[in-house]
Amino acid sequence: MDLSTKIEETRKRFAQELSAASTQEERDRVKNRYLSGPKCVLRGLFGELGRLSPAQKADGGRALNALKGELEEACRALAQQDRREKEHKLPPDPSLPGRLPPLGRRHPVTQTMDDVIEVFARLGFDVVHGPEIENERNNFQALNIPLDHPSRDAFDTFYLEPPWLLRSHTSPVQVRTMLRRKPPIRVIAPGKVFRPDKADASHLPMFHQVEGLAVGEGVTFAQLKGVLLLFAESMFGVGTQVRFRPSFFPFTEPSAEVDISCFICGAKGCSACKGSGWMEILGAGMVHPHVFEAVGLDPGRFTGFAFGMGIERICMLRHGVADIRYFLENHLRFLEQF
Ligand code: 2U9
Repeated sequence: MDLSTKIEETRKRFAQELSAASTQEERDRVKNRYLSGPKCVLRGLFGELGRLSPAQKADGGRALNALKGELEEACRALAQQDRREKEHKLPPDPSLPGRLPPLGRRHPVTQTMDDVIEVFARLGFDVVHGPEIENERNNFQALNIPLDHPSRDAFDTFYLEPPWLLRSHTSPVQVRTMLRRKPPIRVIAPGKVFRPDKADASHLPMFHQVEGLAVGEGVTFAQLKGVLLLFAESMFGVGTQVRFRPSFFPFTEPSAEVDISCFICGAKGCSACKGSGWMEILGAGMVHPHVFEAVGLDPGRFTGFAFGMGIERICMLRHGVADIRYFLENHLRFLEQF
């Protein structure tokens, strides 16, 4: 019988013997007979290589090594199966910790929104909500944004059937509040807003705002500064400073862009604050007299301050998120970091 026939015979016999062995001891005996020690079957077959020509020897060696690998693998697989079956038969161990189902968590934007709301709630602001579908009057005219004025471009939005549109800021909620409540008023309006912006690293056609409004007799810009300083310290750490730069919004006069000192580098200048030591986080100002007139409040009697911020932007600054689109991609590798 030539070597390759013997190899084939051995492969068949081994498979028969192994499947006939019903305990691990019997399987070990089969394994030893074929694979272990100087008198095992495999060793015998390797011994026959000596009688072959050099070319046949190389082929035979390869075939024998392949057979050896196969037999060893078959033994390993059976032993593993045996181990698994034994583990299965073990009584349950009640002292092991339970398997937790994967728990959900709040979206990072929701977390930031809740933190912002909590700071202003502690300062005495009520949380008010309004519809995401608004009319032109509440979204534009009442806020001193005339129909055909270039300043309207910044707040332009998605139009539905006239006069309906998707609100471009949460300011209409404060308009509704002033129409319903008498001063003193202290409210914040959180929620989704919509603008026909193309999505890029810092823009989305839908994002979240928190806006605030305080109206009463004798409400001042100094109070606005005090409230925003407390907000900045609560959100970004004690010692955070605020800086007001003159700006323009149709609904406030005077208006300001508000920066905080960089909480990454302590205002020394780093990549997060682009070397300036400051980060822009919100806009603010004193409520424009036209806005009071639009809701039937006497601008000679009442004054008010207002502010607005984009929540995604604050969340990005806080956590060093490079691209606003990550918030909508629903990748767990991103979301599970928060
Ligand atoms: C009423 C009167 C005044 C709300 C304000 C800003 C300044 C502001 C931006 C911040 C980033 C919008 O999300 S953002 O793009 N907002 O700068 N918002 S004052 O002023 C109001 C609101 C309502 C009745």
